[in-house]
Amino acid sequence: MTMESPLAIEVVTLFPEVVRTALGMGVIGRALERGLVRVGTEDPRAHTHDVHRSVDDRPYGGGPGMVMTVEPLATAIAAAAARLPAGSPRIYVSAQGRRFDQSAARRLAGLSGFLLLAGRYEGVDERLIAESIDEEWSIGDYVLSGGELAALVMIDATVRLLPGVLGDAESAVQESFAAEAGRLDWPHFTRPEVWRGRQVPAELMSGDHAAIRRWRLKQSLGRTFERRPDLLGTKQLNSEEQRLLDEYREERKL
Ligand code: 9WO
Repeated sequence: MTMESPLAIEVVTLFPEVVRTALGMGVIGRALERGLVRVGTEDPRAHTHDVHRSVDDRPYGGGPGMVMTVEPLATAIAAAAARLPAGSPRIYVSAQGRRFDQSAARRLAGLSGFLLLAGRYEGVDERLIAESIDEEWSIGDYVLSGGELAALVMIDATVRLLPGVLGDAESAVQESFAAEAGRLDWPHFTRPEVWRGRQVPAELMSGDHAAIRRWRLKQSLGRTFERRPDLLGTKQLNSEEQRLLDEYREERKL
């Protein structure tokens, strides 16, 4: 049996233990055990030479906080990049980056490797970005204490798309299709059939697979219209989708 070479990911972080621990659980942990992906870490502190092992310094121009200095970061990035296939993009996760979404995850899953730099303090010296970074990505418009959680989000979204990572039961195909099409998920139900007087929708109990598919599509479109109309904005609906959305709006007087 030939084995595809695993996706290679490197994370440059002052908290390698946080990253490794978080990736040990669940679906991603299993993918690591099964050799479908490998994640390495590189700690800039290991690339310092002074007694205090300092990785930060005061900002030129003044002001509060500290900035990550260039040299330990540059050598840490080079050490991590040397373990990756040639051409692997070096990505800085930062609030100033392009918004990371399902199609960005899809692209990363198609690469042979990539590097993520997680910043701390007030960020990294801009010259490090110019010299050692190829792309900058954000997971959303909020400030975090560091890039580690954002890097973990990107790794999770990416790794679950790799062939063989999800079982048939949890298959990402429908979900990622919906996410890429700009649709919200439909509502889910399990036993009991009645809970605190709340019934499971009759369509889901009907055993009529065509009716179930239509109900789910209608809910997906309807909820997207109600909660995230921006996602529907540019999409052209086919005639069935348009009819189902019209029905949903009619039923709820929207
Ligand atoms: C934003 C900002 C806006 C006005 C003034 C100061 C500001 N600092 C920041 C900021 O993002 N600081 C970073 C916080 C510095 C490096 C560590 N932090 C962080 C946030 N790392 N990564 C994120 C992040 C957020 C969303 N998506 C990816 C990464």
